[in-house]
Amino acid sequence: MFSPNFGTGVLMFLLVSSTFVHSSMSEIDAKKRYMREKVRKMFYHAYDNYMAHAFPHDELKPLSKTFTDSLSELGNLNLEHLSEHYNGSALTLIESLSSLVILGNNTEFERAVRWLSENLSFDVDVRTNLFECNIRVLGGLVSAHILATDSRNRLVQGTYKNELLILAEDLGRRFLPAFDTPTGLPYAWINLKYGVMENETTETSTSGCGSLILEMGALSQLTGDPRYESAALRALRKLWSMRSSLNLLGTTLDVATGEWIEYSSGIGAGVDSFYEYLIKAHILFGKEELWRMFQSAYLAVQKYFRHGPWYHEADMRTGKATYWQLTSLQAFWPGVQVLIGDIAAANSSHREFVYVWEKFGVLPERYLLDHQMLHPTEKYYPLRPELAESTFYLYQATKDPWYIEVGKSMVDSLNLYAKVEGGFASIKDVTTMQLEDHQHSFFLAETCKYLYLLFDDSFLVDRNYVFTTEGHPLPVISAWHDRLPENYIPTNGTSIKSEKQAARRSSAMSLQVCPATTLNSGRSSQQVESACHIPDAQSDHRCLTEDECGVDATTCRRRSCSMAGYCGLWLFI
Ligand code: DMJ
Repeated sequence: MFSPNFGTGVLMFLLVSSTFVHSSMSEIDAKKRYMREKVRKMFYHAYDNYMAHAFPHDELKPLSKTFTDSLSELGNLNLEHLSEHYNGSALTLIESLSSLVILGNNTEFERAVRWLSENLSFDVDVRTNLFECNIRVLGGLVSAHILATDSRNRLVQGTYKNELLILAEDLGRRFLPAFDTPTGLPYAWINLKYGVMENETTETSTSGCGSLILEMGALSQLTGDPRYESAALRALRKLWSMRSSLNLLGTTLDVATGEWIEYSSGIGAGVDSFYEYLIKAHILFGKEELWRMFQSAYLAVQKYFRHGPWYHEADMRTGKATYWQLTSLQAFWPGVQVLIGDIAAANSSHREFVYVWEKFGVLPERYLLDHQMLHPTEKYYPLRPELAESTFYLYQATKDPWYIEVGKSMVDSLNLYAKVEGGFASIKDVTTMQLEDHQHSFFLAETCKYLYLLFDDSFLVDRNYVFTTEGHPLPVISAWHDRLPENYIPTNGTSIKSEKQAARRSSAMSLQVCPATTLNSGRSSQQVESACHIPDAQSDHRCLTEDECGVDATTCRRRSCSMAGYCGLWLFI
């Protein structure tokens, strides 16, 4: 077993916390304003360089000041035709639309909308990844359409004629052939002009076919055409039906047979946004069915993947741990936990990612927890947004100024290590800080956006948005709800009678993962949430001995104290 040692991080956290505790509100506000302007500069450094050197191609290569058409994958296509007629799909511009509105740059937003309306076409012989095209292009267009038509933004001054929605609908239609499989699970790759190519691979990932519902559902709501939502929902339901008896899913599968290919999974690559979309789609569309799926899936994650604040991978059939790895993509998870109110769990897991960030200067793609070393070939950091995203959510939930310090540290590192004359370059190796010639569009869609919103959330005042997995905001409006969601009614002997206890309850979830509530005693009329539940001695689930661990509420199994000092239902390898 392992005992990750991020001790210096702990020390740093304590120092940072204690110095920050003494900052007054006005000092914090001043710092936030200062940091907001720093992030604004970062965004424009990335955006202006993209516009100067790469637009209308997909992404900027900031070291060589050239471009890459990364959304396309050429496959068996007619290259001559492509080189003549395909000039990219202005991916980074589409990805920047909602960030421009959040930064208050209506003029540039309008200019971009005009250019896209007049020039963008999806009638191109390009093989693209359905998931990526959905979250980046469809999501970018749908979100920008909503922002353009929202009178509160005072945009486009009456000249906007739904051009972005027309483009989005055209793209959505081109997605539909991908769903024409015996299972309803979509192919991972689609040719925008010709549909599914001959001999196309039938292998896809869980996130690839389980994270389409937000964008395609929103498209159906906006156009009145139910086909997009139906296709995405059918795929999601099929995927869920393939879960194991432990409520776990694998990472890769075959869309023709509906069989799993890779049985091991976690909360990172290949699966991450599947979980995210269950809860966010429930919030956006009010479907109880999605809530129930999420609830079961979340409990299974907490039970089989969690080890203290870390999450390892496990085999969906047995629940046995497979890989003990901390990956950069997993850092989105605390943000999801904030959405359901599990703030304590979110905070403890987020801290571990911060320690890793502090240890390396940025977040490496993969860290081997059992060997306490970086993955030999995945030492890169492509300026991913997940830690900034979780930091933003946690600050929204707690207003703890420590998260502002975390954001500042991230901004400082990005400027120190990744900023070059031609934009922001990905980091190829976090041990040497050697750079790579790629500025991913998600740096503008997400990393800069979440950092900006951390320091200035005025865009969110009096509004209720769900952010897609690519950071594009979609409004929560009752008109999109099947019906208003039912209030959560605790089941399985779980009920809370006293207001005091209800107030302490941070979420429906925390009731079921051994919450830190006290047991009933004597003749109290309160009901306990489970007949067998014994809380851990410490509310943060830390322990020195076995005696400090209780009995799990859902399984009635005795929890044990891990070598890392956390109570849990550990499965030892
Ligand atoms: C983004 O495209 C999205 O956040 C996606 O869900 C995961 N990967 C990248 C950023 O790391």
